[in-house]
Amino acid sequence: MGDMNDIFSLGREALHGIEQRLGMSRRDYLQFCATLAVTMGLPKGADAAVAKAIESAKRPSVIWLHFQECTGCTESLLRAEHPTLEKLILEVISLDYHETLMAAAGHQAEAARKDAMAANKGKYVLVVEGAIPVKDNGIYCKIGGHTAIDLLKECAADAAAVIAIGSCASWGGMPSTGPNPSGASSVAEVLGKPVVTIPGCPPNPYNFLATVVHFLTFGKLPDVDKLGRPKFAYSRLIHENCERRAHFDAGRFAMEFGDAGHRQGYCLYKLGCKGPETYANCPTIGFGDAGENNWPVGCGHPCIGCTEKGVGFTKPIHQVAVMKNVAPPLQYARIVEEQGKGASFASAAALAALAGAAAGAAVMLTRNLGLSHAAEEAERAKTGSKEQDKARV
Ligand code: FSX
Ligand code: SF4
Ligand code: F3S
Repeated sequence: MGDMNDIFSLGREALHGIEQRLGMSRRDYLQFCATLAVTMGLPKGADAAVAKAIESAKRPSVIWLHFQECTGCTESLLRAEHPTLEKLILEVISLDYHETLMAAAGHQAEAARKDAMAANKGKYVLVVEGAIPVKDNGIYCKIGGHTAIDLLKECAADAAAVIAIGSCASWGGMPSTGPNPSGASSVAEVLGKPVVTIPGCPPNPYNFLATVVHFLTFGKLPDVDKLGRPKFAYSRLIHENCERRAHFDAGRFAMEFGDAGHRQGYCLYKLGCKGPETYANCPTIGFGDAGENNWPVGCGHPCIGCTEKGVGFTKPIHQVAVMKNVAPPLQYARIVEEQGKGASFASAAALAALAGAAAGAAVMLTRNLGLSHAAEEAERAKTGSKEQDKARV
């Protein structure tokens, strides 16, 4: 007998028919539920509750609105493989209105929305993708003759929960980039009340899935931070979990796209990576089910801070980030200077770490960035002059 709190101890009778319904093996289904539970940061045993809830709960009706955006949020969801969107649509939620995916058009589409709202009054989940232009009475985005402002207010009035998916809906995102000619605004601003936000451009589909499944399992939305973001996904800086962090701590930076450091996977801070001031779980969760390291920094581009209001679409992409949190590093390895020369910077930084002095660490960090920069440049100059010498011979 396994531990009764172990998800894999759930008998066939508890999950009858799941194989046929989802077209996936029971084991794959349980693994999917366990992964979602881990994504949500739930304690041991909660994965079993998640599995039972998805299996037995009545699928919540979801009405999905599109406003000012690129449809990348929906595209990102279409790239979720565990389960595919098709399975998600059919088995986890009842997607009753979605302008991109539904076959209906024109009056039929309008009728589908009205019907879904009436049939599920007070119970449906409203998902909003895209910003809402409020300038000039909202004339810059109209669907079926109604402004985005009116549609949003009408659909939100009888919703059980409202989720703003993507950075556009969460705070204005890309359409709100200065000078924001259409007055692109967030769902919360237009409704005048806080809503759950899943920012990202596009957002990670698993953060959306996990949020919906949380609602299904516990009958309420997950805990959120002051910007409405689920804490399970947005409570850690990208910089804290980045696979290039050891390079940052060691002072190894790519200085230009395509240089030796960039090719060797060094830290992208000096190319403008906003990981140090952006909260999201991108490094730990990845995108597109395409294997390890499939996220912006993993692919070699600095994070642009797309989940962070005031960073993404606001700060220049290659401007260096503000360090929000300076954890004293354990050591700084030297990589560009000869071994055995002088007092090791690593030992000095380790002392700062041992003393637990964040301020000291910040000073060391600043020094390290400067030193590394200077050292890298000196090395480049040296290499450059050697190459010039060779060329002269
Ligand atoms: Fe915005 Fe989503 Fe970026 Fe695009 O639609 S968050 S522009 S990925 O599509 O809303
Ligand atoms: Fe990773 Fe960017 Fe932090 Fe470097 S600055 S460790 S690339 S998050
Ligand atoms: Fe966006 Fe940065 Fe993640 S650009 S997708 S928050 S790595």
